[in-house]
Amino acid sequence: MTREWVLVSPHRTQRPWQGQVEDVAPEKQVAFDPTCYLCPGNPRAGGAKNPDYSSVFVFDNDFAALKPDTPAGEVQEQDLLLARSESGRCRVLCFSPRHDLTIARMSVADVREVVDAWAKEYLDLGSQGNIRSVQIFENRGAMMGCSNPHPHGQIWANETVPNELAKEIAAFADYYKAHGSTLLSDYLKLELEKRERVVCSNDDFVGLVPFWAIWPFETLVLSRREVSGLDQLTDGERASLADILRQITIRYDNLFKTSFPYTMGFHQRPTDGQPHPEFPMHGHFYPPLLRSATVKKFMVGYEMLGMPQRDITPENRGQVAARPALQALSRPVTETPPASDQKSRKSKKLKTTQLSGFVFSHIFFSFSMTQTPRILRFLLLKGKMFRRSHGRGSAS
Ligand code: H2U
Repeated sequence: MTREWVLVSPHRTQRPWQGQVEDVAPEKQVAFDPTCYLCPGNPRAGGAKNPDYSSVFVFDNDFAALKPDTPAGEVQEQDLLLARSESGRCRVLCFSPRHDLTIARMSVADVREVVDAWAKEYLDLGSQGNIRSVQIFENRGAMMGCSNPHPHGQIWANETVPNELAKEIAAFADYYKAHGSTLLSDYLKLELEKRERVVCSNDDFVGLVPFWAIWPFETLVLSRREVSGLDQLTDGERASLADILRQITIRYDNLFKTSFPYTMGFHQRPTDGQPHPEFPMHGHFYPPLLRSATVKKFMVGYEMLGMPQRDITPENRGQVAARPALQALSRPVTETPPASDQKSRKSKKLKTTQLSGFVFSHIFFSFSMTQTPRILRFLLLKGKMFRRSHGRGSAS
């Protein structure tokens, strides 16, 4: 997607870890926190007071990195010192008035309101003359630098296209020129045929571990119908997007039985007035965890000086995830979705076409790699124990 190589070395997963162990955030939060600057009715750090909002709530970031009135200016000294002023706007979006919720714990109907707000912000900000890119994102969890557990995300609107989006646009444009189709729609077709890295899906969206993933539990959200921005989603597709975001985040939470940290966000077509047929909208989830709720992946050393490196292949991710994912399917550790959600899930009948990519990947990968003899031995042992406990067969 960005035309950068990733070093994959799965044989390293056995190495011991005596390094940094993170604190796990306390699971129980209160529904309203009088000291929270994002809860309804509370004062914010900048002095403004939040309204008594009952759904989503959007406001201009009181400490915005990008400001609309930044004067134009440029520095250029000997091709060495280059700088340019950048105007823009930063917004904060509270997903819910409830301090204790997360996307995984919200109803599909309530996450759908967040999707609507994202689409509206993208259109509103993108239609402002100086804005060429709108970046929607959520930092979840203290480990990712999130300042507050209240469910919220941010929207940064830039005068220029930021680096990550620019790399994708360049790769997408070249692919489109060469193939006459978009890189991600062809990639999705391939993944749906192979079924090796698909985590979950519904009628309109697929969540998968990209072939080129860097982070151990990275996922990519792709729409089945090609759209270049959230604004182009139909009514039904918006509900499906809400559903797939819940499916992914619930699986994450269940994986290590923790409120899973991540940075997630959507890449959408630049808002420069061009149609961008090469650009399919998509979402990225970048979680920092490596092998447990407390051990995270560090992008240091070789990664900083050389290139990204990962210990778990995208498919092998299933091995780590399989047991928690099995539990996840039968008994989610997150709260049972609110009653309103159960109703809306029934009425919308969003079809989940694959139970769990984690489980699938586990089975597929386990039997196709060198682990096979160990797994067979394990199954034989299990079989013996079963026969013993049911009084059949002889103990040997
Ligand atoms: P993060 O948790 O992802 O850092 O986002 C919180 C944002 O909320 C952060 O950018 C803003 C911070 O500037 N903020 C306000 O705008 N007003 C406040 O009263 C506190 C925090």
